[in-house]
Amino acid sequence: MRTALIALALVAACTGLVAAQNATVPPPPPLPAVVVLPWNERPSGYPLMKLNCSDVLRFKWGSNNRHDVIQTIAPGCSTPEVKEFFEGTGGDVPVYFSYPGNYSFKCGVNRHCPVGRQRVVVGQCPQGPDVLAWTFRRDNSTYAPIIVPCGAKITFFWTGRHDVVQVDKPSCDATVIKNLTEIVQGPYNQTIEFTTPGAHHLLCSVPNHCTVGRMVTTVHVVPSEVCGMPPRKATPPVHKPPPRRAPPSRRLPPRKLAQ
Ligand SMILES: *[C@@H]1O[C@H](CO)[C@@H](O)[C@H](O)[C@H]1NC(C)=O
Ligand SMILES: *[C@@H]1O[C@H](CO)[C@@H](O)[C@H](O)[C@H]1NC(C)=O
Ligand SMILES: *[C@@H]1O[C@H](CO)[C@@H](O)[C@H](O)[C@H]1NC(C)=O
Ligand SMILES: *[C@@H]1O[C@H](CO)[C@@H](O)[C@H](O)[C@H]1NC(C)=O
Ligand SMILES: *[C@@H]1O[C@H](CO)[C@@H](O)[C@H](O)[C@H]1NC(C)=O
Ligand SMILES: *[C@@H]1O[C@H](CO)[C@@H](O)[C@H](O)[C@H]1NC(C)=O
Ligand SMILES: [Cu+2]
Repeated sequence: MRTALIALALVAACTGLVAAQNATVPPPPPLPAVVVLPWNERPSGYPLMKLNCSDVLRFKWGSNNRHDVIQTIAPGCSTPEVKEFFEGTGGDVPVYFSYPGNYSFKCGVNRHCPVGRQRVVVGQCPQGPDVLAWTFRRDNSTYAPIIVPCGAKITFFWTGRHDVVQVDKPSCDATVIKNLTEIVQGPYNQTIEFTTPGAHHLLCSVPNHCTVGRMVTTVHVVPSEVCGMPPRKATPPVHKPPPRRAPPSRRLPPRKLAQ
């Protein structure tokens, strides 16, 4: 009886598949696409998720499981955390990728990351230029923070009517530190150079654009050879010449990013 039911289900599934294949040619997926990622412990691991520019990834899991979505600065379970999006049961967490690059996520619940291998790298728009698509999110998706080396020049591009202001924390009730642009009707682009390491919180100050349109993000600037590194470490030699006398080890600890 049970096998019969399963067989029936299989037949139904196959018929559904055939019917779908025979249906009229489906329209091309609307761009940007929304990709659903079932988010659970997956001992076989997650492959690199490749998304196109401006795609949205929805982390989804059931109401009988408790997980969270944490972005980390690099792949792995013990790398510094950049942002926690949501923790709880029955998650549906849409994340928006505004800028090319790799984004790393893990679940921080129990041993889900180290044992359950619940971690994923999202490779977004790998061939794109250094353009950040600054848009009002009608889908409630949250901007994933971006991580760039010090000295990076990021071109904010928009088509609506927006601005970019730097604020003191990644929330809509934050205090403005600096107006990086005025409010401008797009299409418009503005290139901003990031010359100090640390977390730069940015939002659009047009009413409702942060609270409803979720236009708030963080640019994590990592020290690089160009700026932000102690001068003595500016150009570490690739091949060290043999030391004339054994130098004491005085490597500076890596700088901690402001969260
Ligand atoms: C579906 O397509 C296949 C081959 O393309 C064809 O043999 C079959 O008859 C079609 N089925 C229906 C129900 O149209
Ligand atoms: C990315 O874009 C290509 C070309 O338009 C399309 O074939 C592919 O399905 C898209 N991938 C995703 C994840 O949206
Ligand atoms: C993203 O990660 C993949 C897989 O590790 C790697 O091949 C690729 O070079 C990375 N891309 C960037 C921009 O770091
Ligand atoms: C976005 O969130 C608002 C408030 O929670 C809700 O009313 C609206 O339906 C959501 N929109 C989408 C596209 O999910
Ligand atoms: C930013 O611009 C707004 C509106 O033009 C102005 O009221 C505010 O004083 C400016 N803030 C800073 C820190 O320059
Ligand atoms: C973006 O900026 C470049 C350089 O100023 C300009 O040539 C281009 O037309 C701009 N694009 C838009 C859509 O404003
Ligand atoms: Cu989990």
